[in-house]
Amino acid sequence: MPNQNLFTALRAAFPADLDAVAVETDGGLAYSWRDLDRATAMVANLLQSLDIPRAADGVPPRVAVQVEKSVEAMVLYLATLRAGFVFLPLNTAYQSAEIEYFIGNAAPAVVVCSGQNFNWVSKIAFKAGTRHVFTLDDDRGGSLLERAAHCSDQQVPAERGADDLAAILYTSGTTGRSKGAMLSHGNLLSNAAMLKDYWGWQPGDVLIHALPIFHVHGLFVAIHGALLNGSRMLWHGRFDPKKVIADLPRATVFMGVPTLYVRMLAEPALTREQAASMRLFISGSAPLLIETFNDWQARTGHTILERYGMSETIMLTSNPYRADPRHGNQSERRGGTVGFPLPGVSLRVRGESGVDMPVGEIGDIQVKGPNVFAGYWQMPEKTAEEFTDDGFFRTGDVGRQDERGYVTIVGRSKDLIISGGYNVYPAEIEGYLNELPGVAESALVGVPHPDFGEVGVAVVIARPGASLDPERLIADLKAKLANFKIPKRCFIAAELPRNTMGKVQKNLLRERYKGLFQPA
Ligand code: MLC
Ligand code: AMP
Repeated sequence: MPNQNLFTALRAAFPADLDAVAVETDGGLAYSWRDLDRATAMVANLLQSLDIPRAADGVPPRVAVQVEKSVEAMVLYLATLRAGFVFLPLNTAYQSAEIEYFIGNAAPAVVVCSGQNFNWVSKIAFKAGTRHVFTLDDDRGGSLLERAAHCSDQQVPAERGADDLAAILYTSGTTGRSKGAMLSHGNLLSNAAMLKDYWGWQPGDVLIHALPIFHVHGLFVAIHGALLNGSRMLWHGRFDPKKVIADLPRATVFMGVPTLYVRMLAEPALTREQAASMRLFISGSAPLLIETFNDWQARTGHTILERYGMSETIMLTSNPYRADPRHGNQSERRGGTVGFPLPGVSLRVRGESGVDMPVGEIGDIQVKGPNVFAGYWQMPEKTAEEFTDDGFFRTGDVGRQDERGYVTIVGRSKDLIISGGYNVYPAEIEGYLNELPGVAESALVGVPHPDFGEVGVAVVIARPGASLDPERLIADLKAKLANFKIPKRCFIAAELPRNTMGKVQKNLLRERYKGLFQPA
């Protein structure tokens, strides 16, 4: 059996000319394919040289990483695969309480953080039993690379099977704490290989990479897509619409969350001529408004391809790049839909009674396929809850499928706000709010926002006799939580609307505040 390590497949797709440029950064650096090969070997050798006690459960060591975006951070990801370890990416916005939970839960053998955060992150890590804490900065500084510089640049990728764990991605839960979705080498590779074909990756493609690399979209879909095609990446440390537009003539593929498209549309420099060399614009992670889809088409002449996925499953559905023979030779990219279930993915829309809904009717979306994760890290009960008896994963998304096979997401059964492509779980924010002095209870709802698509608005009820200041509440939350989770507005109310069962009627709150950020 050949080695099923994902790195082996990615490495095999490197072009024959290893001196060609693989990654060009917005900071003016160029990395060849040989650089990526050598650097990943060195970091993999460093990981393998560490003194790490063998786990009784046989799960390979986890490498938890909270660093700014850089090519070296991508190298660390690839090196982790290469060493056969398990990658655990963490949003750079997470603060100490959040990091403490992830490190405590995943018990990583290695933690890598920025030099600036070393003091507090290492404290948390050492307390949790992690022995190895390295730093990595976005200017190539830090102890990780200093140590790796002494390691050999030759390394044989660790033998891994398709079911072996490659990464853990934490996703928050509607109740309780975050869950670590366990993705295997086979989950990741099968999805990437299928997308290479479905999205028509071709020789000469160049990807603009402007997404963060701690989520499925930037880390897997974008990086695997480019590497598996031996394609060059134009690497943007952070998204700047002007810089991305300036790079369009040198590129062919771009991937973004809807906010990125909205921000580029606000730039006069975005023109048909500027986008003339582009082959494909892909959007996902959050609903793409039909206005954005139409405006993009009118302005650039390109039809955005919208797809749908999640941390637990990587990519699930996609509009076709070219007509999909499974759905008729006329199949096109349709705005407002997320396209067809991808080849190999079974998708069904189930009603409350547990039977398939008729074509065009709304129900819960359930999926199965080689891309679907094995379960949540050390949470067998949660895992069991999220899978049906016949092995379908309950996505928590609500939608319908039309007679031609197009899937449309119409909502979510999970109480979740997606803001600028990041997930915010109201239960988590409400939990923090309710702990603040003078707060009796609270509700967080998502309302439309022109930039982020949706943002959180908090409604807070004071304890009898207490007087609350919304600014103070926001400031208190900011001290504890990642910035994107902070409600954009906070209102103090006399009571929360409830139904006869006593359940908070969030739909009424959403209705009350839906115009807050909309132009008059
Ligand atoms: C930043 N801010 C946000 C926010 N991003 N607020 C709400 N939602 C967001 N997404 C706020 C910060 O809190 C801060 O507020 C202010 O904006 C400036 O912060 P910033 O970091 O400078 O913002 P910016 O660089 O402009 O970031 C915006 C963004 C970023 C859209 C570029 O959010 C982003 O990269 N989003 C992409 C997320 C992504 O990759 N998702 C994929 C998930 S995978 P203050 O008040 O502190 O100043 C997935 C599966 C799938 O979902 O299908 O792909
Ligand atoms: P995450 O947990 O960050 O992986 O987020 C996954 C969720 O993002 C999905 O369950 C959907 O609710 C949402 N999502 C992803 N892509 C789309 C899309 N194209 N349209 C609507 N929602 C999407």
